[in-house]
Amino acid sequence: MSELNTPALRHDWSKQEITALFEQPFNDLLFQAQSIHRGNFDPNQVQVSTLLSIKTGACPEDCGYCSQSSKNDAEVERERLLPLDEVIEKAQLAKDNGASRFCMGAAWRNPTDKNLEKVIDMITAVKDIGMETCVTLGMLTEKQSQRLKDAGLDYYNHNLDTSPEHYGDIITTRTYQDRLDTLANVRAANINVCSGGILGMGEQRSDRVSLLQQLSNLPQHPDSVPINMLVQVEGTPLHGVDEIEPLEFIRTIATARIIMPKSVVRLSAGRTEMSDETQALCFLAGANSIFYGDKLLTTDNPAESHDQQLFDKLGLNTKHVFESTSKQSACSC
Ligand code: SAM
Ligand code: DTB
Ligand code: SF4
Repeated sequence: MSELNTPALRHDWSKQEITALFEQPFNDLLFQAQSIHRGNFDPNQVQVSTLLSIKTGACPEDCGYCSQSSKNDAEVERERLLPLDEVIEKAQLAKDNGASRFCMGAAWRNPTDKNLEKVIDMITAVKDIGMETCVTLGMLTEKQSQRLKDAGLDYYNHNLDTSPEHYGDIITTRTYQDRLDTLANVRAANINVCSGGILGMGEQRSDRVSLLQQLSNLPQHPDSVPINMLVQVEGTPLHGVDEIEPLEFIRTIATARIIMPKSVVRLSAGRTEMSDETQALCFLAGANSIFYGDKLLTTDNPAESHDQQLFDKLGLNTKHVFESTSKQSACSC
């Protein structure tokens, strides 16, 4: 494999450099992204995670996109923390359906230490089933991160969501720096970091570039980078915002692949609104992970049977994809 396709990892990308990659002719961009993808991954493998909302609704934060914010008027049934046996049942089902990772999300600003212990019981039980675990619980302290690490947690998801420039239009109850601090705490505890954002929230291309710059210039690239397309939920401030064009979404995935060559890029929320052809181009652009199962947290995801057909049509297989913290730290940068 040529060195061109296995470049050293960089953490000093300028906006100009990222913009130049982003704006090159589409065929050149996809060729470059796919070449780099092949230098780092099996191009026909896709990692599969299944989501479960373990605590739904009544969140004190004001994220403008979210069905679960108490500040928004979306019709979401508020639920208490799910009982352990229900979580185990859902995780077993996800494993039987072929998922390798079970991701549990809670509508919290941050977990209390008491709630964290309950989530730890869930993590232990899911790991006993033989699945990788990921949780997304809001802001974490260093101590809480270490507690999760000791419990065997594999991944922590905490998204930057958008650019620092656009952020204030979307969320006011926590700062961008709060998010960076949580990511640093998770990384310091040696938990794999899952962090990305949402496209289609009325941002400009320059915001997409700026979000990618933030992610790629973290001291270590996130091991997993979820790129969500906004799921527009009635009753949220972002309902009715102009949708992002599919080709622009694909360009963002390709650019993420080029500048974070060893990270697993997840084609995340929003797939119900995407054609099979758009999704195929996302995989060609270097996406190699998805959420699988007919529900995300509170909104719909494509039916498993549909995804299975799509995998068959594209010749994709869904075995475990190597995510590369060790590969990253082993690099010479
Ligand atoms: N409450 C925790 C937090 O925000 O850190 C964890 C759960 S929260 C639902 C996890 C992520 O889901 C958000 O950061 C956001 O990126 C994504 N998300 C939420 N609602 C979405 C929507 N309507 N469309 C796309 N992504 C969404
Ligand atoms: C991520 O980046 N996307 C997932 C997961 N991390 C937690 C969540 C998507 C949520 C979509 C809206 C919903 O179902 O409520
Ligand atoms: Fe709460 Fe997370 Fe939704 Fe924001 S994204 S309102 S923090 S559940």
